[in-house]
Amino acid sequence: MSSIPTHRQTHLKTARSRVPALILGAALAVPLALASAPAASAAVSDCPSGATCIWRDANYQTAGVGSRRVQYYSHIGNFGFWDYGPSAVSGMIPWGNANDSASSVYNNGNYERSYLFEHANEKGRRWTLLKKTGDANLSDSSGHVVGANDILSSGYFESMVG
Ligand SMILES: [Ca+2]
Ligand SMILES: [Ca+2]
Repeated sequence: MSSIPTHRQTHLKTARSRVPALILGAALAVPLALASAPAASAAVSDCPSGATCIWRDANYQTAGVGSRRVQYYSHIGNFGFWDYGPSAVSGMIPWGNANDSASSVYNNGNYERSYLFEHANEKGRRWTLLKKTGDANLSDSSGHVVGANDILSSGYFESMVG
C-alpha cells in the first residue's frame, strides 16, 4: 500500500507545476491584446481637450504612435520650430520636423474653430477645422481638409488670427 501515496504525490506535483505556467500565459495575453487595439481611435484621444493637434502620418499618428504630435492651445506661427513629440523643439527627436509634413489633423478645442495655413504666420491658403472635427488623411479627397498634405506650416485658433 505504500506505493499509492507516492503516485498521488507525483500527480499533484505535475498539476501544481502546470498552474503557474497557465496563469503566466494568461497574464501576458492581456497586455498584448491592449497593445494591438486600433491605432486610429487611440491616437485621436491623444490630442488633449482644448488643443489642435497635427501628426506626420495619416490616422492621427507619427511613426505609429499617437502621442508623437505637435499641438497648440492658441497658435503656432511656424511649425518648423517643432518636431513631432510631446513638447519637443526642432532637432531633438528623429521622426521629423512638423513643417510641410502633417498628414492628419484634429481640432479638440472646446469653443473655437481652428485654421491651418499653407505658410508660416497665417499666410497662404487656409483650411478650417470646426471644433471636435479632424481629418485622418490629408492626402485623399475626403474629409474636412483636402489638398493640404505635407504643406501646412502654421495653425491658429480663430480668435488668434490677425
Ligand atoms: Ca506626412
Ligand atoms: Ca508650407
